[in-house]
Amino acid sequence: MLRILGKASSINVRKVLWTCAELQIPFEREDWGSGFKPTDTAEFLALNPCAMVPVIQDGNFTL
Ligand SMILES: N[C@@H](CCC(=O)N[C@@H](CS)C(=O)NCC(=O)O)C(=O)O
Repeated sequence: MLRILGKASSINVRKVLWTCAELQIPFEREDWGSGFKPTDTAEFLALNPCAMVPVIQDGNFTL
């Protein structure tokens, strides 16, 4: 299952959600970013050193 990290209020996260909806790709989303889980933690920075959402994970692949 595709994992999307990012708050749904983010326009950049919405682009991913919209694409998934159009292509009927199942996903699970977690609220990360300002107002939600912080992106300046070691856990998140290991996924994206830019500390920004969205991050997507598909198995071992992280973007
Ligand atoms: N060009 C970046 C833009 C990402 C971006 O600006 N994300 C914003 C939300 S729209 C962000 O992570 N802000 C910090 C935060 O919400 O904590 C991308 O590749 O997606």
